Amino acid sequence: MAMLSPDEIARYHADGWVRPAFQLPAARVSALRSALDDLIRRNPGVRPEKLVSAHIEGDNGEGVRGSSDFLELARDPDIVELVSGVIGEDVILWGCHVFCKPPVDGFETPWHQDGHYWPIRPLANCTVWVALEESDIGNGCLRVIPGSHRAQVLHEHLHEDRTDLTLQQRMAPGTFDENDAVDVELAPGQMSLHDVYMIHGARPNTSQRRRTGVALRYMPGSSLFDRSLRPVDGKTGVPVNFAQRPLWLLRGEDRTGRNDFRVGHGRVPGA
Ligand SMILES: O=C(O)CCC(=O)C(=O)O
Repeated sequence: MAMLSPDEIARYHADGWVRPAFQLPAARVSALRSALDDLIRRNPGVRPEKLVSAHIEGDNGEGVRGSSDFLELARDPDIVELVSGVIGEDVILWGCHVFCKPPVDGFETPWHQDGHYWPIRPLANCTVWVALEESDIGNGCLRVIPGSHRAQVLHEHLHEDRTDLTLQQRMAPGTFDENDAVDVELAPGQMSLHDVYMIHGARPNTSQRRRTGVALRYMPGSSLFDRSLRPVDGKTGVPVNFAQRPLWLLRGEDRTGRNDFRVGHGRVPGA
């Protein structure tokens, strides 16, 4: 079973992110890459950076026809074990976003904090970003501002009406120093974990190589996914329907006793 080392856990808490030693085997990565190619074929009208809720099979109600291959990845016991190392024994899966940046014109991801538009209270989350291809400085890897999560403050974000961005929200100028940025380079099958308050972004992909990360989102069982806060939201540039978003309790208990695990599970597979 994969497990974060004490040093990896300490680094996650100190820096807001970590790249664990654990990685997926090559055969698994290759199967996931085929699943990705299928996902892209099934969604010709969706930019590949915006494959939200890709883990929900069939028409996911958020404009994407997803695949259970990504749900299987999100439920992978090794990955859940890693997440448990930083958010504790109660793990709830609530999201999965495939950020596939095609060669040449892959969109920029503006600097942002994930927590800005998520209906999770208290706000807590660990994202696991799984690289399906090389992700490096040349093709627009994830960039992070270590330690930017520590104050647990959400800074001002400004809306941008551009159509060439992964998300249309960018941290307001002066809220952090871009010189502190670290490039999170990953080989296929490697992954990084990051905290909900940590500032991160990615440059456009102008290279000849595709760059894909599957972002898996997990909150602790001590938090509530409050569907009334943002039932439907398109402000980030990605249409979401939090009112109908299914939750999966992957480990432990729902300590709030108020998370609804029935909503959104009734869709007909493949519909
Ligand atoms: O892959 C990217 O470009 C952005 C990923 C991201 O913002 C996230 O996983 O929270």
